[in-house]
Amino acid sequence: MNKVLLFNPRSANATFRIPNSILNIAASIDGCYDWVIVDGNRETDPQQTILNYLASGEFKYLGFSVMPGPQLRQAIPIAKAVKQQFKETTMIWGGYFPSNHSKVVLDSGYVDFIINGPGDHCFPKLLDALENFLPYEFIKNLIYKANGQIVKNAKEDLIDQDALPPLPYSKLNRFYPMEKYLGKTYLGERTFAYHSSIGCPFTCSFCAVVPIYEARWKAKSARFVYQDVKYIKDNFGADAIEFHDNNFFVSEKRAVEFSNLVKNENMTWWGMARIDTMDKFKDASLAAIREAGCKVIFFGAESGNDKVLAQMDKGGTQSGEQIIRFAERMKKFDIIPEYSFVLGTPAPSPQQVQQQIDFDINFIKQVKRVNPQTEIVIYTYSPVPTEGSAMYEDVLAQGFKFPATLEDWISPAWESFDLRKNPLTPWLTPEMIDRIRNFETVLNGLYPTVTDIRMNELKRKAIKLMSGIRYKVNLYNYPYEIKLLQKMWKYRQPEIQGF
Ligand code: B12
Ligand code: SF4
Repeated sequence: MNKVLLFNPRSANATFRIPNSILNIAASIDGCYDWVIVDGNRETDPQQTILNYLASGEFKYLGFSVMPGPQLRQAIPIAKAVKQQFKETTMIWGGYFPSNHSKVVLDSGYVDFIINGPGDHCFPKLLDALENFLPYEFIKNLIYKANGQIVKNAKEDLIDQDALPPLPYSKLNRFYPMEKYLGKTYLGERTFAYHSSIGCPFTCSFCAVVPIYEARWKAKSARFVYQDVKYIKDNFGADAIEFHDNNFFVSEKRAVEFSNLVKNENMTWWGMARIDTMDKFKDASLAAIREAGCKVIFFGAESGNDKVLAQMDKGGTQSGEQIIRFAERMKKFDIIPEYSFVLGTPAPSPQQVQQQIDFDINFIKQVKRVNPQTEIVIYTYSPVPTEGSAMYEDVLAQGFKFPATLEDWISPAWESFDLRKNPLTPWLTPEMIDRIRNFETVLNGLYPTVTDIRMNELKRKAIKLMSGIRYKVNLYNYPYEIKLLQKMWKYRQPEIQGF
């Protein structure tokens, strides 16, 4: 039987997270197909490693996991090189990028199949079909080309997450010692990445999760998650967890049940949530969550402007007033809220775009006033193809276009789009982008992120002093002195480096 090579292109320069996307895929075929993992984060020359495996003649199937942004920088040239040298291989891409941009990926000519969303069933079924020359036309979540046309098969219902096979951590450990996947972060000495649910029940119009999961969410049960956490703690010595779920706290019942189970394990943890959902949690639940070790929660605040929140389809129940009140409420529980904002959304006139930006800059300052501990992450709105959403229609109407070829995605301009820094959207002028980025520099100067563990007290004091006056008098232009210090001290940017 042909073997399978699974590749996680480089996604980070430090703090290597466990490659959960391909590890789930490895689990889906474990025991049925022989597989190897190549983790671009842990290899100096992943292309050579891949070519060496292929030269053995044993590997026919290559699975790449691809997020937008820097992962594409390795995925594209390596896929090309593989297809040139080993034409008979079958190239299968999965993950957020190919799921949301299937046409450009298949048009490249070197990707044969795309797994649209969860691959746990689709991937083994595709391999079985290809190995046995069976039809794959009815395999759910599959996208491919037939007679030059793109064919998108039906989507599968979300799978019962407790029924998934266990992740093959021990086998991963043989390729890459687990040690390095348990990095030191602000949460703990040995931080582990875990994914306990898929999808999200909401339909925010700027979010890449929506076109794939279409407002569906499925979670592992609290007991199951606890058992995994305990296994990871006992076997690999983890003392902290990053929950990578898009929305960990959808269910108050599950969050509290998990908290009660984990509270005596002395774990520190972090997860992502919605403000309007968690604002409905009882005080006793928030207290139980904190008591169980949850130190920071990431929230998509997005904007303090109720009109913009409506335009973003933020569920209809989140408001500027609530965002502020909730930041205040979190103080009582000693949980640090990490608020992410999306600035630079479209508006009918340039003046209105500018007003929206200025409104949110002032709003962020208000949040900081009520709870200075709030961590702020600022993104610039980068459209995702959420077809049918009013905001995406507006984006297209204003002349925005995604790149026409796969290679274009790795041009510096589009990489910057992926990192949500400079999104190339026609309604944002360079001055507006500067305004956002300069405010961010000054804000980060006055309030350096707690997630940067290399920044000592002295450095924090120095940069705060420098930024304080600018912040007070709203003077954000040309903050070169702050940028210089951030560059010298390699200031950590959660908005680029992830969380
Ligand atoms: C962990 C993570 C990272 C890690 C890197 C992980 C890695 N691979 O090494 C870090 C922190 C470095 C990171 C960085 C970034 N990330 Co990131 N990241 C995630 C996160 C939170 C979890 C991914 C994960 O492990 N999921 C768990 C697995 C089980 O789910 P999955 O990936 O969906 O995999 C399933 C399917 O997609 C499919 N599948 C996936 N890969 C493959 C491969 C094959 C062969 C097959 C068959 C199937 C398959 O099957 C899997 C099992 O069902 C996701 C959000 C999320 N919750 O998924 C964002 C996410 C993917 N990241 C995102 C982004 C934008 C980024 C950044 C570009 C920007 C940023 N500010 O975060 C940066 C830069 C990346 C870079 N440097 O390349 C976005 C993508 C948005 C989009 N427009 O598509 C997401 C969706 C977050 C979000 N909601 O905005 N990220
Ligand atoms: S709540 Fe978060 S994950 Fe869910 S759709 Fe909105 S932005 Fe995306």
